[in-house]
Amino acid sequence: MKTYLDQLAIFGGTTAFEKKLHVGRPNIGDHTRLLDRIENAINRRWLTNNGPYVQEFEARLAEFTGAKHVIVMSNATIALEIVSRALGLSGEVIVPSFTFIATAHALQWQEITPVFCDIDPKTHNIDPSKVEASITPRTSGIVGVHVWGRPCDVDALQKIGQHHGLKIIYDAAHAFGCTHKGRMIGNSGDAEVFSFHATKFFNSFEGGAVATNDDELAQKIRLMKNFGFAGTDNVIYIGTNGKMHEITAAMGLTSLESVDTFLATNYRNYKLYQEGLSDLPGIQLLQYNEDEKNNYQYIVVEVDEVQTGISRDDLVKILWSENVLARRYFYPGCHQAEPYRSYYPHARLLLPETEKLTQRVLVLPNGTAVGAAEISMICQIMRLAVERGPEVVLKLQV
Ligand code: T4K
Repeated sequence: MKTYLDQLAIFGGTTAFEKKLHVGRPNIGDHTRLLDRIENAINRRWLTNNGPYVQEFEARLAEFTGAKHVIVMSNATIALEIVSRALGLSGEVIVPSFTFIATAHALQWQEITPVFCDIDPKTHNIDPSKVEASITPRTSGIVGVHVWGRPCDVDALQKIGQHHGLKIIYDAAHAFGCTHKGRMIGNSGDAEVFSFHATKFFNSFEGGAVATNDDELAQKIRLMKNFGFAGTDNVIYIGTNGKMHEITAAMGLTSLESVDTFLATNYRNYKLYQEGLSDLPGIQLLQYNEDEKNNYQYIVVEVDEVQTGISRDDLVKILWSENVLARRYFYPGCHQAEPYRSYYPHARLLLPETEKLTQRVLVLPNGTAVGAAEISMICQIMRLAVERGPEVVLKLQV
């Protein structure tokens, strides 16, 4: 296989990177602290079911987010399922299609219909001005997604929710450590849901959490994630198994001790990408509002093919040929995935901004696994691709 740089007679046939550079390479905190915790859990023979690390993790997360209740679970998908059930959602729920498939599946799994709403192309988040038009007598709620960690228009959604009597959940899978108007994410709507999956900048291997300031809801969620047990031999509710175990909580606690380092690394990397891509025509790096706290996890680039002369997909092919495994999140949009594609074959006509964005966007590697020299090289490859792309891209076989 010929690489891109090889075709430009740069590097004489080798790829830019020997090892693959992934998006979503996990950040890992202090190994010794983690291994000590795991050993403790094993020695005390308490491995799951609301163990001491789970309780400590929940307390630390409540402190970190300022939310009254943080209930950890095995992943964010089950957390979304449980919270939507605990809130009594049914019928139809309005969601963006520009999100990871889990947002839609968590509803459909419970036979709640996700009604896809278009996004604001500037924010990439659900467009509140289009939400109202999607409300029907069957609508019971809205799930907003804080895409890339940039908060939705929480105030506008709140108003719509109040006006129509709808519940509001935020899928905050990307937004741990971020703020909205200076307040930590975890405090808006009826509840917010975090993901601590390995690919998130803050991870517990797998894991998720619901944050809420509603006491009654929190109690219901705690019952639901543990089969409805209210004490030994006393089941008072229908429930499932959404419990986090001790090894996961040990990883979460260890990650939390390093969260400032992870955030600082992401920010440093973001600034390096900003510098490296700044004057590249047709390549637009996603901006974060620096007055807020951001986790800068996602290095998001929009490619304007008319200006660059190269498509997003060809740029991704070039990057992959150099071992930079850029991702096309969230291509092709939930409405183009099954079962939604079959259920709503014309949905794309109502989602023009989502359709356009899914053709333009790509995500580059970030986190503690990438360094300054690597970022500089990634930016150079992108520069070459934009400046020389059309000359060689057709010859490229990836
Ligand atoms: N809502 C939103 C908005 C979400 O983005 C997500 C998850 C959820 C809800 C659901 O949260 P969880 O139920 O997962 O807690 C990945 C993640 O699997 C997924 O959690 C995440 N969003 C999504 C944005 O990204 P894929 O399909 O891209 O995964 P995969 O296997 O292709 O891995 C991504 C990259 O990470 C690859 O380049 C390999 C690298 N990687 C991955 C793992 C697991 C590593 O280097 N090491 C690893 O251990 O979905």
